[in-house]
Amino acid sequence: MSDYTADNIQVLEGLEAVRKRPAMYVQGGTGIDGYHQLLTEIIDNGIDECLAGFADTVEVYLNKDGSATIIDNGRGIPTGIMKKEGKTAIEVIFTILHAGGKFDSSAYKVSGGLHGVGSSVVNALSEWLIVEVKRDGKIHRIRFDRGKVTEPLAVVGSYKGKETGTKVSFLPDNKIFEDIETGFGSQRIRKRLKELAYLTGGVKIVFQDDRHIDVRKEVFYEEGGVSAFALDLAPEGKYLYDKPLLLQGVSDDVEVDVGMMHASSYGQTVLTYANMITNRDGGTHLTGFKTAYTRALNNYARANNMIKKGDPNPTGEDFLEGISCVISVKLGDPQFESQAKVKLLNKEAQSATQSVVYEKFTEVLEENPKIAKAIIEKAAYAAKAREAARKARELVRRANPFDNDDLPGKLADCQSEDASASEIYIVEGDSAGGSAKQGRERRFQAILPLRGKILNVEKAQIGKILQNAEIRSMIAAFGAGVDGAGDDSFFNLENLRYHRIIIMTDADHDGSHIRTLILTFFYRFMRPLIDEGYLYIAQPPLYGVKFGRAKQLEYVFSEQDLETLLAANKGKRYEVQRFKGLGEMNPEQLWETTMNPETRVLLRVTIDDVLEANETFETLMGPDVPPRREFIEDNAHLAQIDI
Ligand code: 0RA
Repeated sequence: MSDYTADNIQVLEGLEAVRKRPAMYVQGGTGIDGYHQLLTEIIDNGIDECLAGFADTVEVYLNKDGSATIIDNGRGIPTGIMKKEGKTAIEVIFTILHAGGKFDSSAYKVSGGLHGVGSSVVNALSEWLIVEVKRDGKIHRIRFDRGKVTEPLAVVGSYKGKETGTKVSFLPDNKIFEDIETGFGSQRIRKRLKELAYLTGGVKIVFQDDRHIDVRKEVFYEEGGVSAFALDLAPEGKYLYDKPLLLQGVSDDVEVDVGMMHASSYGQTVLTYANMITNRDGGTHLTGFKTAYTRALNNYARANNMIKKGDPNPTGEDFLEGISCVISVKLGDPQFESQAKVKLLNKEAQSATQSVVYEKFTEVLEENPKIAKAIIEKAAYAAKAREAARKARELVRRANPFDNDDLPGKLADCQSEDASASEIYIVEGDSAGGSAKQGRERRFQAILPLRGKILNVEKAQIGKILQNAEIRSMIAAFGAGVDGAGDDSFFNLENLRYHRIIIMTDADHDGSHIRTLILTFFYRFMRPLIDEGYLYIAQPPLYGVKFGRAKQLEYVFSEQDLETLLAANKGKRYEVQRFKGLGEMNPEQLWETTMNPETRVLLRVTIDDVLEANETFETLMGPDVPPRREFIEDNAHLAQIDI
């Protein structure tokens, strides 16, 4: 880095072009993403100075006037005159497009930025931009307005001491970013700075939003780097070992850093970064990681006889169950599949990641047999579960001539494969479905959200009925087929995947209508469910009542119970919350009131109920319109209890 002189900087293009067509130079264009990209660029320059080993702190301030200030304690941008251009280096950097030279060479620039055009683009798109450099005991300052120098570089002060650094302040130009009203988003910036703290592993990043009344200085500093990141991503609960693992190395000029933590749960989170830019779709680094990770574990398992004879071999996915992992590579000239940089393409990133991960992970496994054993045993178990699930699905397919689909995508299945211990909630709507998925006990509770009204089977032809997506997903999820749908149709209770099928709809008129439609369907096509007593209706509360200063809500399931409860607590202050729909309850409330087997109330649907209701079904749902209107008119006041 010492041969870094002003002469090395190449000059390619002017800034007018940038102001004319900002979207060509800024990823995210002139919207809120592009607006933040300006800040990202300046921050990245400071981070690069840290990664090059010349600075250890970057400070970010959001100022009252909407501008931002970024300070690093690096070498300070050079202030000398460049012979070729006859301008100061700092001016060249901020006014000439592609002013790169070594500024964006592989050795120096790693954090990505705006395709390396960086600082000059930010300057071009700022109403004003001021740079202050501390070097050699002097403070140098230059000001630009809309990309043009308005106050030439001058020494504006001096200081004692050895410190150096760069301070850049700028205000994005509202003539360019016309629709931006709220300015920088502190939450978004905070998230990026935290991410940078993890990815740099040791750079101190300070953030202060001076636009707010209660100004607070935040410091992001993550000495543990990507391993601390992996731990942060891991779900709360049990882990297979104590401390996150860190695999690091350089190969082929690519720096590879991998952090990981294995939880005993089932999901996986793998984040990939190239030059600190997140790559949503992974790419070559991810491929290299997976190959090496799987190979290291397989080799270890084989060498130590850890997979029993006759057991299925774990796949890569089995080994990844429960993992939280961050893969970060730094390389010169990163190539991405698209402008959005969602996928890394460089082949050398694949070979480098593969060789570093294989070597370092094998070392970890050999030095920590307990860790190796825990990861491999979990994967072996996952492989068995996968195999069992496959066999079960095949059975289901054979039992069900109408359905060649796998389990429906929106089904959140339970872990248990024992039907007598398993329940499925048929839930009205995606939002309630979401709460139910979060609130459930996934070991034995499955959730199938249905979208709005299901088909009225009383009115439709059999062909239509079996094509209906909601109906198909129920058939597929239950796995036992359908009855009464043609000669070769049959319903086989033995294949049923759940012995409690629970209809959970809102406690309102629509909800009861949907419930009626579902019941009609079961009654016509899956009657054994009702005969066997496998069908239930959930009872969500109508109200939550809070007395005095109590924190706990008391749940009430009918109008009458509400009156009784209020009467019993006469004189106390109370607040009543009416739950208009299941979607209004948070996952905990839904669990507590409607799903927890310890506390919930389920109504079992009996065939007598249904036979009695059958009249009603026909009347309400059948193709005959006149009696239907009559019924509704007669029973309008009973709308809440019409099943
Ligand atoms: C080129 C050369 C030198 C420093 C920098 C660029 C530099 C750029 C930025 C941008 C933000 N902060 C920065 N800090 C440093 C070093 C020249 C030398 O001292 O030899």
